Amino acid sequence: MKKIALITGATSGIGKATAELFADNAIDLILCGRRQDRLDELREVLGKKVKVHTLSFDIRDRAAVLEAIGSLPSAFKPIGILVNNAGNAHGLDPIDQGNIDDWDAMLDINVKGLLYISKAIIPEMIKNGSGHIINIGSTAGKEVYPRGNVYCASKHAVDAINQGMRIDLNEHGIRVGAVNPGLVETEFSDVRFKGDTERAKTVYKGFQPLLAEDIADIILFVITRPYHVNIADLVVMPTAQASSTIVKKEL
Ligand code: NDP
Ligand code: 8X3
Repeated sequence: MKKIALITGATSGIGKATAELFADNAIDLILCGRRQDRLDELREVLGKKVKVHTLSFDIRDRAAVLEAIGSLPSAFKPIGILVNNAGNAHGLDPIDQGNIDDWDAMLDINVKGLLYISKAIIPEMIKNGSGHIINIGSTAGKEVYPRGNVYCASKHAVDAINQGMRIDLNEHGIRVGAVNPGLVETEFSDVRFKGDTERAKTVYKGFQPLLAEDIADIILFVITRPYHVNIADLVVMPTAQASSTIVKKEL
């Protein structure tokens, strides 16, 4: 049977690059995000290569998630690959100065949204006795850096959920693994700094950050291993980065 992949956060960055690479590799796509114009554009372009269905919803909205997945045409229901990618950081403040709306956004999107979409899709995978879930974590889920507090907490939660999913879905033959990138230049820092593009650019200044396409390459590698091989937990950083706080910059 032809593979169908659902990618959350497909309108930008890592999710978009993954959608493009999957389309080049003949994988049919269900693409999710809130920005309808970008979904339309992706359907137009990638629809020339593979079958593409788009779903526009806010992953924080539990009812909207269930309704969107419930609305899938039967041809798109047997999802073989779920890329849990939607997410962002909101703010970079010391814990005592953190904005509570930012905290809610990160926990609601990065943690609860990932759970909602997984809950909606896993039953079909169990029914089919196979499936592959790739959770996009972060180096922020492996260590904590100054002012990263709640974003790091959300990604540590993804790390725990990734392990929990792998344990609980083991008996169903479903593969579960995480890809945990370091610094990738996407819209991530624009969102973190609320549209302050100058500040966002400084994050990636003076060194070669990872590109969204680098992570897409890795995700393709992960899903194209023979079925008995599961990449359970992968960390990838730019060569210039040694940890969340150690980055060799030439300014
Ligand atoms: P981008 O900002 O470029 O992409 C984020 C994607 O998430 C967009 O497609 C956005 O779509 C979607 N998204 C955000 N909020 C929601 C929401 N409420 N409902 C539905 N979709 C949403 O960032 P990246 O590509 O960098 O980030 C992708 C993932 O990679 C995230 O989980 C991030 O934490 C992780 N990551 C990023 C790193 C980096 O350095 N860039 C490093 C490590 C991990 P839309 O706005 O259309 O809804
Ligand atoms: C994104 C990487 O270091 O900006 O998850 O948190 S970092």
